[in-house]
Amino acid sequence: MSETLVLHGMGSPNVIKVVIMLEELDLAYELRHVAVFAQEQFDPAFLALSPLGKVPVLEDPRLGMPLAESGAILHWLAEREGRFLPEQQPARAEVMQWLMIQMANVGPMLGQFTHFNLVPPGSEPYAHGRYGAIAAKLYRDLDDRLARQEWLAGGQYSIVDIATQPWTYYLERHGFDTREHPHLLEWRERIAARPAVQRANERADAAFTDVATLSRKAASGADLDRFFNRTDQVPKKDFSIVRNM
Ligand SMILES: N[C@@H](CCC(=O)N[C@@H](CS)C(=O)NCC(=O)O)C(=O)O
Repeated sequence: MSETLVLHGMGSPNVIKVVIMLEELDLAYELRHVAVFAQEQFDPAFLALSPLGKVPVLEDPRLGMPLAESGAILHWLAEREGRFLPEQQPARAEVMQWLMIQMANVGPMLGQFTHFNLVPPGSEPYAHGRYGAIAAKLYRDLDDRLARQEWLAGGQYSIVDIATQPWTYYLERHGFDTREHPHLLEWRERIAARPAVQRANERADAAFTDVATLSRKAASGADLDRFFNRTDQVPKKDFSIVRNM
């Protein structure tokens, strides 16, 4: 049986974190682009791999089932290789606590703020204000944490640093001042300088960027409606900006 792993994804933080982990572990893997703006995630063949029709999904012959959810994938790979997840308690529990913080807070909340930054300025003041305040608090929480310690949890570089680092590039894109988050910046750059992280970004860029841009530019209004979960009950907003990002 081939030992090559297959990762289905696109160039988003939830996917990049898994590519970083695969590079850190020096595993053989293939990247397959899923054209989410062309609704490929709703194909029955893809839904057989991913219960909610979302990327990333990892196919690993050693596991015996396709695995979705980036936190579950990082946890599996850490257990498989015995790396980037401390053996001893309470360090292991602390890493899992911060992994859950990333999965339940950092990803979803920064994702919502990104969404409400895409609609025309001023059209959603309540949502923009709410998710902006949550994003500000999360960036502050991370900076405060990293002012006190080198890594987010467990005393060493782990799956929680790998899971969180790709999300922190939204800091500038969300309009926050990097100078007010010096510890977050220093930690982000320290991770970015790791050879495995550089290789991961190069591979993800080669596999995903051009194809994703093409599929985004070709997205119809109906494609964008489905991607953003807009039904007849949700007032239509102009998301055509997405085609030119
Ligand atoms: N909690 C999931 C989130 C996955 C997720 O939202 N994936 C996005 C791309 S980053 C996706 O597949 N979107 C397509 C869709 O929702 O239709 C994880 O961390 O893996």
